[in-house]
Amino acid sequence: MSQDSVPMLRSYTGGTEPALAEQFERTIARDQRVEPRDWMPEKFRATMIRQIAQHAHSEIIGMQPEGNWITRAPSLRRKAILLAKVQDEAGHGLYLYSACETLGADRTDLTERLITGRQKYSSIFNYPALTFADMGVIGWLVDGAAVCNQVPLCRSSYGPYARAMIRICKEESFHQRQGYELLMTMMSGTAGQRAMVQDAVDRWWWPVLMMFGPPDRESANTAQSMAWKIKRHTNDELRQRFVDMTVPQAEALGVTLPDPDLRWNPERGAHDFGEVDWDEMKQVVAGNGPCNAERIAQRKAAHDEGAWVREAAAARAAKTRKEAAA
Ligand code: FAQ
Repeated sequence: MSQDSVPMLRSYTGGTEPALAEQFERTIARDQRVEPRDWMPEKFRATMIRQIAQHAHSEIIGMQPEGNWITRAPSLRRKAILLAKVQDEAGHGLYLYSACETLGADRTDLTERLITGRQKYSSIFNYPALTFADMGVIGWLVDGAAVCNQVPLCRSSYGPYARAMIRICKEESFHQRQGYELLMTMMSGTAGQRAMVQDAVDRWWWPVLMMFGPPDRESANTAQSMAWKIKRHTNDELRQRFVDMTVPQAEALGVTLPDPDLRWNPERGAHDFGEVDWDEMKQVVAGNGPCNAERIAQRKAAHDEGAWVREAAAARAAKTRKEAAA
């Protein structure tokens, strides 16, 4: 089923459309949750499907930069940690696809949209993970940004999404701490290891700031998503919060964030920081980042190679249904 033609789920509350719309607005105003069987405006449904699907795709594609390092982890302990983290990401993707299905979306269709480039995933996963220090930096900064962005989503107005976010955020926080612990270990190692960490921070810092989305002045969806309480903060507010949170962590770690304009502004009570290269972000989102083609090709190959599993599961389900009916 396509995202453009998701069916209207019948409201269990009954009533005429204006009355249902009023009830929906009241639910939002009272800070209550919209649930799958409630009536909702089609635009709200489409927005939720868009955001949740992009989020699910990000988790699934996000397994690739780290998955690539599982066989090259420097110790059994690091391998076990990385394996568990990548498995968590798969779990987050599956939760989120399930949340999307409660809105009438079809998972096969969502996957098809991802691999044909009709639905987006986070720009951050189109950058390469070049050294093992990147595993630490992905945990510290990428998961750190994810937590900063997603904790407010635990209060998002769509019930299944908000509830999925609670567990996801707990796991992401743990991921962030494991990344920081790995970096602390490397920073207390050799000069070569410290240089590796700094190099990884230099490469990931700006792309991480792009994770929060375009600046508010260019964000097409923020106003409506804030009005519907899907989003609780704007992209710029969360980006600022992340920078303020990260600066003392970088100091404690002993790394420099690669921004000559980064400094504390006592009047604002926040850090000023340089302008993100928005042209680069647009290019990456448009499919022209360093790893876009590779990421999609790998996802497509995995999907194709899994066809026999889906066929076997469907055949088994059909057989079970037939036996039950006999
Ligand atoms: N990359 O109007 P806005 C993770 C698109 S999970 C690509 O501001 P919105 C876990 C946006 O979709 C990371 N596209 O949009 C992990 C929209 O396009 P559309 C993912 C982007 O939705 C860690 C257009 O630009 N997290 O990291 C990006 O109000 C480690 C205009 O933007 C989520 O998905 C981008 N960075 O705000 C896994 C969190 N930014 O559809 C493995 C949930 C924006 O209109 C390892 N999502 N776009 O054509 C959100 O909070 C929001 O959707 C935003 C964007 C804040 C991402």
